[in-house]
Amino acid sequence: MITSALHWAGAHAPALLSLGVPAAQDPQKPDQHWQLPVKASSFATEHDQLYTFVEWINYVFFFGIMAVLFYSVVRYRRRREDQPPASTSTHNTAMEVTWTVIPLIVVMVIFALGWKGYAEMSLAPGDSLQFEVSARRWEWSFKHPGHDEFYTRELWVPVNRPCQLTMSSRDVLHSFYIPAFRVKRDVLPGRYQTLWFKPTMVGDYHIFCTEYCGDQHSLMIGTVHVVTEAEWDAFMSGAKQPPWNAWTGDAAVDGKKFYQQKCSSCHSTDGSPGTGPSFKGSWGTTKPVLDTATGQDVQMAFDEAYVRMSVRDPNRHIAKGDPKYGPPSPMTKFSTSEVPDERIEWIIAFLKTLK
Ligand code: HEC
Ligand SMILES: [Cu+2]
Repeated sequence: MITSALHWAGAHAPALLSLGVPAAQDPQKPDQHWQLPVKASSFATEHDQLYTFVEWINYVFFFGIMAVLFYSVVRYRRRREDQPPASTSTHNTAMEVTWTVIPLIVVMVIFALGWKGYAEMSLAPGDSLQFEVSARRWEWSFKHPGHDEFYTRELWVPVNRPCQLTMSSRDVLHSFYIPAFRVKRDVLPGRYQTLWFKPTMVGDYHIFCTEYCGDQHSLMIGTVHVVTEAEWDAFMSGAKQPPWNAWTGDAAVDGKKFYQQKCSSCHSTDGSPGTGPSFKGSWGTTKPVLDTATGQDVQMAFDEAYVRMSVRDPNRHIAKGDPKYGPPSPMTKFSTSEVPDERIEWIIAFLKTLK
């Protein structure tokens, strides 16, 4: 009863409070809170109820306190210069107990509800599908069940099945966030963090990094695709090619796709500057670099061997004349599980098309 009253109030709040700002309501989900995204996981309803509850506590206390304040200012204002104080009381035990006990009860209710939700979100059901998440600046990569290669920026999950993610970072602290699922967890280097959810609605939803992790942090985004159980089963049985393993067999085409996943956040193909040099027109050129293994200045041709070396051992050669790219290189060393040898060949085929 109390939650339906809060829902009614929440649904009417936009008209009362938004002062004409249109609320982002999903017509399919009339019970969606006016400030929150669609509810696409099993956590969303309870989460939004608690949110609405805290929101209404804010309204009640804010307007209640303001009302008493304004009333007192007017009613007890000093009317004459020589007017004595209206009261000399220094405390009022009954009042102090009241304003201590009521907020205590309120925060304990918030704590209890929050703790219940936290406990549910901490323990994944035993039959959860297992996914691995690898974070690096500035991309999220996902390993899907039955496939041992990471796919970048896109995650596919079935509707109505619990999914558990085991997450780690290759470099700095990131934070994995799917607003439509109401789940968020920090992702740290040298440590595994887990998170689980049960999607309840087929569709595509945003993935964000919510921990500032460097200058292209805002590009550290992705999409979670919630598919029907039938489609998921088809992916698993091989009846349908899973999108996380959909390569065409044409090295240059696949190389472009793989470049977009793994390299495009730092290397452009249109000449625009990024964290790393643009690949535009690089193929076949020669430039002076410092060979850090020998300490010698050498002329490096941008060829197959140089690309392989740049991926496996990015600090071996440092481009001279550009202090921004000096050591230590922000290009992380890619392992063979992240960028298999064969993929480097695809990228090479793609780079050759960029002359
Ligand atoms: C996090 C940013 C980042 C990512 C991601 C990244 N690189 Fe780099 N890359 C760099 C930086 C920075 C340099 C310059 C390093 C230096 O000069 O010491 C560089 C240099 C290179 C070079 C040498 C370029 C030249 O003109 O000398 C190649 C080739 C290269 N990267 C290939 C790749 C490939 C292939 C990928 C994807 C598999 C990739 N990089 C992903 C940052 C990145
Ligand atoms: Cu990040």
